[in-house]
Amino acid sequence: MKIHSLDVYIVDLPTIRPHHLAMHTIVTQTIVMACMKSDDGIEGWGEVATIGGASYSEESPEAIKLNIETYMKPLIIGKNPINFDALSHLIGIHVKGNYFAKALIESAMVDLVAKYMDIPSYQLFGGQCHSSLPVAWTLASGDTARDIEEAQNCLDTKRHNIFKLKIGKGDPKKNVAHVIKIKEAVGDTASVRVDVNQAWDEVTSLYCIEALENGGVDLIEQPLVRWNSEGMSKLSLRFKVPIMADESLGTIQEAYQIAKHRSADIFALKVPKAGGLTATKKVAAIAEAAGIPMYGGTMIESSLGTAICAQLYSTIPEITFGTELFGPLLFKDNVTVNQVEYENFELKIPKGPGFGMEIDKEKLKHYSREFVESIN
Ligand code: MUC
Ligand code: MG
Repeated sequence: MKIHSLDVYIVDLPTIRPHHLAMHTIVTQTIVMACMKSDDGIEGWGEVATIGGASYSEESPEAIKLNIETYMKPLIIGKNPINFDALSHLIGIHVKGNYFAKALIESAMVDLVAKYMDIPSYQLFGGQCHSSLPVAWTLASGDTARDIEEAQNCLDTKRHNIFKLKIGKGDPKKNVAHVIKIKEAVGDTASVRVDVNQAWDEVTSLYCIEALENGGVDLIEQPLVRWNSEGMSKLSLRFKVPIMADESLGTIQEAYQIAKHRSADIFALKVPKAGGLTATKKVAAIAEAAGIPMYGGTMIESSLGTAICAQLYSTIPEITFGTELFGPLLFKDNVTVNQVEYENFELKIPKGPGFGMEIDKEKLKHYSREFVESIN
């Protein structure tokens, strides 16, 4: 089997409500999809999502598409995708950084190979440890009453009992009060966690985390700017409430440094941050070796990207803090024929073959930025 073609699509999906983060408000979420075809006609599909152009990470959707088409695609056309790890290594020799782009290519290769073998993709990563995983919902409407109503609805419908609040934007004290009101409203029926998205300095973190800890919040995600590993170590040592690394944790080298200096109590895994599924498994191995529990993060992917992350996370025993793979639920519409399923506060891991998602080509044509003749 040989890689015959690789096409990359930028796809804009409208959300059901504005989603406020420290660096950006999402009303349309942009994902990048890749279709890899083999010479015998099998299609492998991959996806990565970005948040707010280049405002969350260095890689914008446009850069991902351009760098794949210009620098990565020529390296792998005509090669056998069964050797996907070797091909990723080859790309790594010629292309620095660009982890989201690398993750996108690898996911398309993995989907293609698993479909060729007629197995779910997770079997290429050691097989399943979990057939379903807990899934958090992010309350990010920016309005306390609306967030409480949303949380109550999620609890009543047994969709989510873990809530993450994005509190990096605006006055820290007001944001802390907002979180505590929500925790008071849901009480012990739910776990309430916060994501600061790097917005606080150490002084602000000290009084805010103390108040959140006293208010019953269960987890503090990325309070400090991603390069302040010394500050993250101090906070992790000082507070009982666990501190989680998100933006500061990407590559396996970063994972090693965080583990070595205890710059976090929990790792937020994300397939694109690490540069792919194989790299994410390596990050997980570092966490395992260091005794650091894990969380299955999201960049707010559609059904396909969610299936990719879910299948990989399902192979990791120590996903102790669950996942936040809620992406498809935030979108008004999706680009797959079948959808990922949520039941009893958990996400069911899609079974395959490949990542188990069938692409809806008409929807893809509708939401992709360019009308693409080659989608057929
Ligand atoms: C982030 O920083 O974790 C994940 C969930 C969400 O609401 O935002 C993203 C990004
Ligand atoms: Mg985060």
